[in-house]
Amino acid sequence: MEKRKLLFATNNAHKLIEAREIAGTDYQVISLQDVDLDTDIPETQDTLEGNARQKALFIYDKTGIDCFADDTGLEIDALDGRPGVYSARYAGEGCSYDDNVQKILEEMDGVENRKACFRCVVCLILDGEAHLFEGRIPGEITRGRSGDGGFGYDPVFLPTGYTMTFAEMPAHLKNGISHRGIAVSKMFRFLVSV
Ligand code: ITT
Repeated sequence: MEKRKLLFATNNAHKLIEAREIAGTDYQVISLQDVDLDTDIPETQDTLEGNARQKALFIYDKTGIDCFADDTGLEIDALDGRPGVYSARYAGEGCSYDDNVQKILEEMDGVENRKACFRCVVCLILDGEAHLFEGRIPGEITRGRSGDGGFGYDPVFLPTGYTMTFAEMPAHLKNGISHRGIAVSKMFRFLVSV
């Protein structure tokens, strides 16, 4: 039987790889490239929910194809929830993942309370209607970088109950427990139930 296809409204290649692994065998996650769409996606809202909805609706309006988007934030207790919805450009416009990590490590220098949480909100547009799914994983911010895997803040995020940062874990382990793993799996469970 041919796999059902679902378009992922993202320009982040790492997210795409992870979603493809999380999707398993029932669904084929296709990219904007697969539908010949080369566009920036606006994310101007001040919540993860608002941005996920904005990104998914933007691509749905352009393509008319059922699709989903993900907006993710790292919420650090001692920084009052920052970088949160501003995780992508925390160190400034055009910054790299490493710039963001550096800024976090500097802000957390000498801070005892290292508690943090990754939160991911997925918005699925199905026949024009929006459905939201959330995944979160608690952990702590390490005092230095560890690991070469993953992306973004993974080298400094140690999930609760584990001895490896997300960047030290094999991809299947991160995807099995992560914020994105939880939110995207919820979406696929919903899709097979409708
Ligand atoms: P799209 O909007 O095109 O999907 P983006 O990178 O802009 O891609 P977000 O707005 O959700 O995505 O950005 C969240 C930022 O948080 C992202 O750029 C990374 O720096 C970080 N991030 C997201 N998911 C992560 C993960 O699983 N592990 C580590 N860092 C992550």
